[in-house]
Amino acid sequence: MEPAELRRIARTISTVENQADGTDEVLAQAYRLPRWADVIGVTGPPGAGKSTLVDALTAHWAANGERIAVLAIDPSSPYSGGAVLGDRIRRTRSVGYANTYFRSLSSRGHVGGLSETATDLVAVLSLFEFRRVIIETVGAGQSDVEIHDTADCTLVLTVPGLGDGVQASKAGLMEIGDVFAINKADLPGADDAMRTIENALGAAYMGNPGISPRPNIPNPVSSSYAVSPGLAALRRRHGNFGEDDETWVPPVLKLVSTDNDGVPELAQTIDTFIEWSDRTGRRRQRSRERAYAQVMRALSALLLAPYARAPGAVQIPSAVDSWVERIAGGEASPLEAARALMNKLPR
Ligand SMILES: Nc1nc2c(ncn2[C@@H]2O[C@H](COP(=O)(O)OP(=O)(O)OP(=O)(O)O)[C@@H](O)[C@H]2O)c(=O)[nH]1
Ligand SMILES: [Mg+2]
Repeated sequence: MEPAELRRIARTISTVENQADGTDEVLAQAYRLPRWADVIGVTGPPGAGKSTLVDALTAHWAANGERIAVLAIDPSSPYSGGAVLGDRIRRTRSVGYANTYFRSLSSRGHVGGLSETATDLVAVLSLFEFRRVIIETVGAGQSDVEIHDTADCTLVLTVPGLGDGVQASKAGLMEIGDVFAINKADLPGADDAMRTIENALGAAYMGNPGISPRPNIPNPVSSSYAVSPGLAALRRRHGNFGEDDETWVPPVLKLVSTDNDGVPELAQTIDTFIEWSDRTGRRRQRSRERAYAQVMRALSALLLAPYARAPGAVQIPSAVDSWVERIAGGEASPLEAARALMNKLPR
């Protein structure tokens, strides 16, 4: 990419990230694209090797001439004025490819939330003809679980020796992964980590890793089978074994990202998942769910606008203020206040 194009991309992203003037026009255009970039979310504990892997995956795909963009989510506070953790972007292998673009994205200060901004930025990057967008999350906190709202394929990375299965399930990561990988497989304990993850997945899925065809037996899952909310969510996303013709059973791979070991196989698995979710309509279903959530957020922002406090403002808007006083004085409940305010909404 020419410097002028890189500047144009950077400027457009900043406009949308800051919701500055011009955002509505850019998004109106970007959301009308017939097809967006494939989005790969990479999550996992701090230091698991996410950046190393993202760099290796970027180089792998960039070598085919594809345009790849990377968004690295930066946990530093906008108030500290800079990256506290520093090196969120690690470029070794991909640095020689002109068809790549790296950018860090603050995890805070987004009006509609991080996943809303990330989705908008994917639309913008698609406008600049990127074929793939890889998003690296922080590895601790909300952004890790949120990423699967935006990603077409969520990759959960773990490392040997952390009691990973337990850690991942605590963080809610078992319930968002489309593909799992044990990085640092050169260290002792990789096979144990792999078994732990496979056992945890085995409790939720039947069938072999990858695309698992419907077995030639009656539906083994009776209607009285207790389905946890997590399992129900997985089935919506990956197919319901025994009911759909094909189910996706998340594979667990081993990697040594620093040596590029296992990276081409991982890239292939990600592509297989994205093709499967395109073919079975799963991807479309996910974008519909995302679009619904986005409409709800946009609608509530518009409806609340007359009552909302400007960012950073201390003063509560007057229409709400008298209710706030009454609630604080023990004269009304919040629900009564909301009902009364809603009846006075400008239409
Ligand atoms: N032994 C070994 N070390 C690795 C491997 N992959 C990455 N590392 C090392 O692990 C350290 C952390 O790697 P990063 O890629 O920065 O990890 P990260 O998950 O992006 O870290 P944060 O973004 O800070 O959470 C670095 O010193 C890497 O060189 C691997 O496969 N094997
Ligand atoms: Mg990193």
